Amino acid sequence: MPTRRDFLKGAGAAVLGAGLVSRAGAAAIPEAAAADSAATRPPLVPGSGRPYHPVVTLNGWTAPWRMKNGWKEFHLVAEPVVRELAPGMKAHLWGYNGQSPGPTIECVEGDRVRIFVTNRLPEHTTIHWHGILLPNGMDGVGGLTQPQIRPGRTFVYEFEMKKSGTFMYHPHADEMVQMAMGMMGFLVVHPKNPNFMRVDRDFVFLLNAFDIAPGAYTPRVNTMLDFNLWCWNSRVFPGIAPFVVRLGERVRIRFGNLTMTNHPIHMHGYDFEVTGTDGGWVPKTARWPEVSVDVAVGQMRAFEFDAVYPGDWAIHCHKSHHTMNAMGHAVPTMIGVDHRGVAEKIARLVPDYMVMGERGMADMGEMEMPLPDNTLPMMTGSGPFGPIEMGGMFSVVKVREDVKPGDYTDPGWYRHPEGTVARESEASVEADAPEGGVKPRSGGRSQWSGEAPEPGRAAAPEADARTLRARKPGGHADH
Ligand SMILES: [Cu+2]
Repeated sequence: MPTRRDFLKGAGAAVLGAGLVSRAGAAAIPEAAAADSAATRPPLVPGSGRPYHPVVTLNGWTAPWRMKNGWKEFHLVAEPVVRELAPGMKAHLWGYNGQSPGPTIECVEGDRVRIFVTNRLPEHTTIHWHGILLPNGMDGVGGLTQPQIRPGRTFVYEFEMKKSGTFMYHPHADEMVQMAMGMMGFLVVHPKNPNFMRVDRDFVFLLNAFDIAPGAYTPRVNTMLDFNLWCWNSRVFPGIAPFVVRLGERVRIRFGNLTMTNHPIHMHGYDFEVTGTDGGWVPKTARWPEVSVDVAVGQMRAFEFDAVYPGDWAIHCHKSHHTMNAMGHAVPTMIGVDHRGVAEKIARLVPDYMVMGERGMADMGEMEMPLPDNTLPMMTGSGPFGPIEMGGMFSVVKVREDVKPGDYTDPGWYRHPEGTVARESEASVEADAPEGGVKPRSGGRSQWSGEAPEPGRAAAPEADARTLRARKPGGHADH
């Protein structure tokens, strides 16, 4: 019968044993690299394994790997991180390897991949490999296909990449909280033939959203729809990097949506074709031209274009509330309401009070309003012509002749050729415009000086008995 002393000896041996195992384990697990900033890293050119053309992660980076006996090994660490959403605001999130989103995983069709996942969160987690064809037990659904990864533990996922395409990874454990906290990453499987669907620049990012009260750092995880920070890769404009492109290059932009609503992503200046989804590549015969592509919750889209038009082309979500930073929605519309007198009275009581929205909200782009620490203005970013009045899901595709191949550094603002910028008309000033805005125009005042040309009109049909007799719009003299 074991004595208490034997038991203690046994326990000591077990502890020592565990120590040995974990040292051996440490050698077996590849080092987990970490990123400490939200800067866009240049593409990671593969130094080992099959050749491919790497992607660029907007405000992010690619996870390094090592080859071991024919396996490509990665190491992800789920952990609390501090992420700068844009200069002036940091958020306390959960992510992988120092940032949210985690590093992009890049591999090649046919690769055998081994991914170590260490959990440094205060609660259990798993990782689901969204869109990847794999053995059921590698699918990462906590409770359904595997036990949860408890805090402090490391799990191993092993599978072969059966097809190329655009994928992502995210937890399938306490999902609502863990994704609301920023846990997600991009996963690209490159084609075995590096010339299949070859492009010169291949950008990737994830759409995510946070609800962070002004002055706070941690997202409210119970918010369902009314988020106030609409992000690309956990960044908001003007914190989102530009898409820097050399004139004439073939460009692909891929994105996945892990928010709670759809986003119509619109790019100016070009038409493009959707060439891929998380289900695979779209055959040429099945593509159609677009200038906006809607991406539903949990979907991914890849589109391509030839960068033949130089300029600074806006790219953004077309839901106008998604190109704003932290704003309240329970605010009355004040357009057309003259409340200056009232404002003066309130200002005597509340010194920082200011009138908002009397002429629209464009003034918000310029006004210097006292903000709590760690909060971004609602409409922000300055361009060469003044405030851009945007936030959230907005960036610029910068197509330039003088960008070097493989260079992603911001070339600054576009220099428009002489005579190609919208300009003020010589006759633009309305002499009788009232101070503070323009009244709705009433009929009778001509906008033309000199002889006005007769506008073209369709000929009226011949009237007969079957023609409906309707009163035609005419002058207002008779009423
Ligand atoms: Cu949107």
